[in-house]
Amino acid sequence: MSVAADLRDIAVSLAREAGDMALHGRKNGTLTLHTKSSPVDMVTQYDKASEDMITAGLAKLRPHDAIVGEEGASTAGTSGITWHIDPIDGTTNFMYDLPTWAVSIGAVDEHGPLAGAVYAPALGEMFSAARGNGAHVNHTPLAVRRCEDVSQALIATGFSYNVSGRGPHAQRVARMLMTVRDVRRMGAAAIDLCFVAAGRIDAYFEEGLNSWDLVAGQLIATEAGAFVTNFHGDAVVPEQVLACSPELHPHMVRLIEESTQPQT
Ligand code: LIP
Repeated sequence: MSVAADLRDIAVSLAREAGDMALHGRKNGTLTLHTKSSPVDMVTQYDKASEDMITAGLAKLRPHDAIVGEEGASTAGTSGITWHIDPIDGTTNFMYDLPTWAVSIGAVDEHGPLAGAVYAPALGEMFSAARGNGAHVNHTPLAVRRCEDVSQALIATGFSYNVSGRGPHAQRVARMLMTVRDVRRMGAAAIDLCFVAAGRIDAYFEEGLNSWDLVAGQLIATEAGAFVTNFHGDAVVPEQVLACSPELHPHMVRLIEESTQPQT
């Protein structure tokens, strides 16, 4: 088996273990809630427990790899591989017992995302990919929906936890609503990227993510045939993410640009 497939299998197994623990805890225990970057940015004891479980697993299986995690994990490595972990992506959904949250684990080498898993326990779905080996949900291969026309496109987006900074993006999305089929806000970036991969939405775009929201979902979407770029069609960065089919991509770049223009 290739290194990429090996790392994917590690991501799948650790995501399943952590996700099942968090789901079981959420259904059977009491939630302890704290705020982080803003009064609406929540963290629960399961975010921390999930990250601890994943980092302990990686320390055992991949002791020479670097780790970056949303809840503070930060380990230097010597192998050239870095793991980006979101122990619960969509913590607000998790808190409200909405099913669209996931454990996201992605590995990057010097060429970019190499392997990843996005596990949504409440949906019973394990999305995974290894570079050059395609993307799957459970054991079914994934492929993007071949939509070419923005007026027929179902678009997903997300909003920052910094409520006072939401205005410009809200205005952009409001303008887009006049052009596209409709807009969705799922609440977990990793799931949005996997839903592009699965053809459940036609495009996803968002600003202000972090690497742990992006890496695994980016690979899954790319392996399913999506273009994943910044809003201008250049190399994707967590600060600016657009994912959609190659056919839709130039139209989405134009639509984002037009919707971002100041209104006269
Ligand atoms: C969240 C994302 C969500 C985005 C939020 C936040 P968290 O991740 O996945 O889609 O809009 O700003 O980053 O914090 O729940 O892991």
